[in-house]
Amino acid sequence: MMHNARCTCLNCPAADFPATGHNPEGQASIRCKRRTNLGTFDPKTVTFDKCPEWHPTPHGYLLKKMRVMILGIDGYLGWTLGLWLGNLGCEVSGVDNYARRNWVKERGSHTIVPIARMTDRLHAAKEILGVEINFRELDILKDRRKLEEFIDEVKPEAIVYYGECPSAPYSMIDVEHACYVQENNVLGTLGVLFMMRDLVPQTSLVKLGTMGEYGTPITGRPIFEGMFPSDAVLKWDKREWNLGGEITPRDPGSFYHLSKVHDTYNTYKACRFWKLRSYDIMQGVIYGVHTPQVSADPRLRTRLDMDECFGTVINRFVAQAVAGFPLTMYGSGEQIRSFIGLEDAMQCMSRLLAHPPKPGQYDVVNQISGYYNVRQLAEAVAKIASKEFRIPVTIQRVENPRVEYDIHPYEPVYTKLRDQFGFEAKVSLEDEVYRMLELLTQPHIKQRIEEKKQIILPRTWWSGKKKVVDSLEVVEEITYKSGE
Ligand code: USQ
Repeated sequence: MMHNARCTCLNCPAADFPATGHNPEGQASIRCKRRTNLGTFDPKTVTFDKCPEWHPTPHGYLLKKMRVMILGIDGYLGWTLGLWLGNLGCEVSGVDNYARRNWVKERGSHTIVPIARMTDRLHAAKEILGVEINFRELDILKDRRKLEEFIDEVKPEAIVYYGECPSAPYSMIDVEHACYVQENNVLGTLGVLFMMRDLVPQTSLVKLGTMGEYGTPITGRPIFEGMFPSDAVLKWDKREWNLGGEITPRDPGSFYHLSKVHDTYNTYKACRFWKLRSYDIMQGVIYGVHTPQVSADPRLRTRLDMDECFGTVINRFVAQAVAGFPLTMYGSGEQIRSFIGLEDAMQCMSRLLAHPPKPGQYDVVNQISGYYNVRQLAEAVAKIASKEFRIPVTIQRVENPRVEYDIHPYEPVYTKLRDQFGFEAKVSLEDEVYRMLELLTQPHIKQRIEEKKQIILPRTWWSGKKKVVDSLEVVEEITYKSGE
């Protein structure tokens, strides 16, 4: 049975609740905005598998031509998701102010996988995939009025919020960057929550948070999915309390990660205050270049960054290997993080969109497919590059410019996506690294990496110090020997 077969009109954004009293659980009758001929009826009597508006897809029943608006549709994830959802039959709309292109330019870098201008992207999506995306250029925070008009015009049935600055180092550069990241992220989200209250209260908000909100709890307690499970207990001074349902403590590692913690509370409270519905996704570090849609044509490719601010660790290591640059392992390399491949992240998103929360429901998922320490990642990249691509690779320990634990316990819980939404990871670290190497070793991309070699070493210190990191030791050199 599909994961959302038994969802009812209480989950459906097409259900029209009477304006009086938002008490949907006890609501005796609703109307359907799509099937007006039904008149009023009990929302619990129709399930997704019985409703002709919900059709089966590989990721669950999906509302036919579901109107999904992606905030931040020009980014690494936003563009990929737009094509992915369009391919599943969704009516995709999106906004962007090209901020990501500008931040990377500001850091002196460029996307190593070349990407087309938005107009060319949109044409190519239509021509190659038959996907039409309704795009508006605007700034979520500064053009609030324009975004309101767009939301009112499109009436999205789900909103995916990707439109934030995603970089920990960028937020640690100086006070201007820290303020900018928090203002852009926190106030941008707050504005959208108000818009949803006023314009589309039945729409679900799928909001991108981060596993980095939790940090790495040094007590070794499990990293639960946002809230404590029902049997968690706090013991103190010979007394005991049940913690079930309370938000777990957060210990974010940068001013960027802190902005996501503020978003968590704002979104959680908006669901409480106004019965909005939201999934807050604690996503692990993302990596990879492939989905069937972005790989379909060079004009459909999504960006890939390798600079210290916007390149995530696996993406950086693969680019470094291709450029013949030693892999920059910060500190001991023992620090552990959660990861998820690009295509798996897309699968999760479509499953969450197919299974909207009920009114007032705020829920958190840990969106990861596994966890590794940085040394394991460097070794995996080095092995595949040297054995399969005959590229000699050196792993180099450098001073860690960040303040983070290197030796720490780590036990993330990530069962909800699997058990409640039917998610099964398909991307293995090795396969995706191989795929990345295939793409990045193409001469025109290799050249783009080599052009920016000088921006690979980190120079943003959490302490505020201004200097390029010193190298500590060469850990290992892996070179291909023929016959190996
Ligand atoms: N690291 C290295 N060498 C490098 C780059 C990074 O050893 O060249 C290490 C860092 O010290 C860190 C780990 O790799 O311990 C991950 O760093 P990262 O830059 O890949 O990821 P992070 O700064 O944590 O942020 C990224 C995304 C962010 C997202 C987060 C998910 O940029 O948007 O929220 O991953 S998570 O890490 O789970 O918080």
